[in-house]
Formats: sequence, structure tokens, C-alpha cells
Amino acid sequence: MIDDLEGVELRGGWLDLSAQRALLEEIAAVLDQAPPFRPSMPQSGRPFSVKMSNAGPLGWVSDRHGYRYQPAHPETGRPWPAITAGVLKIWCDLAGYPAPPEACLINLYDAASRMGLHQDRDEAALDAPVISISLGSTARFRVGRTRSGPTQSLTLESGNVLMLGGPSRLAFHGIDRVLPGTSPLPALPAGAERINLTLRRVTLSGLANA
Ligand code: MD3
Ligand code: FE
Repeated sequence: MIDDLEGVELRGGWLDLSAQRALLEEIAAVLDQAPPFRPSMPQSGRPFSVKMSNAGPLGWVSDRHGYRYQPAHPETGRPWPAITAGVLKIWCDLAGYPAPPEACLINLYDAASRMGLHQDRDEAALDAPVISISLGSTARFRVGRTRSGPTQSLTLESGNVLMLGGPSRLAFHGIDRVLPGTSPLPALPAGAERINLTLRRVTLSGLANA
């Protein structure tokens, strides 16, 4: 656990290099079916510096109309591909939640990409943890309980898995920067410098409160 941030658990080295390579192959196949798109900010339409795609019955998207989950790719109109076996296994091993994830958001970072401080709160299932898997170059990540209060910096390396549950589920977090050239992997799909997979349960499941 991180000081004062109960519910944040960093599993360093959870995935060895061969597990990371296997996940990247799965993700490359997803991206063939659901090509990376560039989201934009609600209202302003300002483009994100990360590109995104998704796997699972629901995918997270953002455009002028707002943030939301939807069952199809915003450009191709096709359903998102299924969440792959290696990704599902990580949820099953770590989540301690009786229902499967519905969304695997794939964030593709280049050397200059950032993600501003935000909360993940577009999900009804706030009782489920969020699981984040880092692949490729190292990133500096920031997390704090409130938007304007103290934050802590953490390093996310390739193969790290971060679990956010309980009191940390609504913590504010963001990516300050990627450290280019620090990836232990030969190459990432779509020419990315860093890939983050974020697994989330979106809808309330009948299983969870049984
Ligand atoms: C802490 N992605 O897609 S994942 C996101 O590395 C997102 O791409 C970042 O934040 C990335 O929404 C960070 C780590 C993460 C995810 C959810 C959290 C940290 C969190 C929820 C609560 C607290
Ligand atoms: Fe987030």
C-alpha cells in the first residue's frame, strides 16, 4: 500500500517478459480489429495526446458529446473485440470480484503523451476494483485522494499491475510523463512507446451483491 492511499496496490514484476510479449500479441490482434482512434475532450473538442482502443462488451470513448461507454468502435461502427484470455486471467487472479470485466481500455502513449489528473467515475460498479497493466516504457504516475490536495508520484514499469479498489477507487490520478526508450520489449503494436490496459467492471452485476 502507498502512504495514506489505502486500496492502491502495486504489483511490481507481476508479468515476466514472456507474459508481457504474449499480452502484446493479444493486443496487436485486438488493434487489427479495432484500430486506435484519437479521442477528444467534451465541449472543447481538444484532442487527447493518447490514442485509444478497447476490448470487451463496452468500450470507453470521449468526444464533443462527452465521456461514455458504448458497444461499438466510434469510427468503424463494429463491436469491440472480446477481452483476450491473458488479460482476463489477470482480472481473475487479482480482482477478487465475482463478475468479469466489461471494458479493457487500451491507452497508447507516444513519447510526448500525458494524461491529466482525473477520476474514473463513468462506471456504475464502483464496488469493483480497477486493474491497470503497464507495458513498454516506464511512466511517472501521480495519485491523490482529492484534486487539489497532496499527491504521490509512482513509477509504473513494464509488467507492473496496479489495483485500485476500496477507498482508492475514486482517487485522482494521471500520467505526468513517459520516459522514452526505457521499454524492455523490442517493439509495441501501433508504434506506441507505452501501452496501458485498464480493466473495469461497468454495470452492476447480479453476482456482486448476492
Ligand atoms: C488510480 N490510465 O485510462 S492507469 C485511465 O496509465 C487511466 O493509462 C492511466 O487513468 C494510464 O483512466 C493510469 C492507473 C489507474 C487507473 C485507475 C485508477 C490508476 C487509478 C483509479 C483510481 C485510482
Ligand atoms: Fe483513469
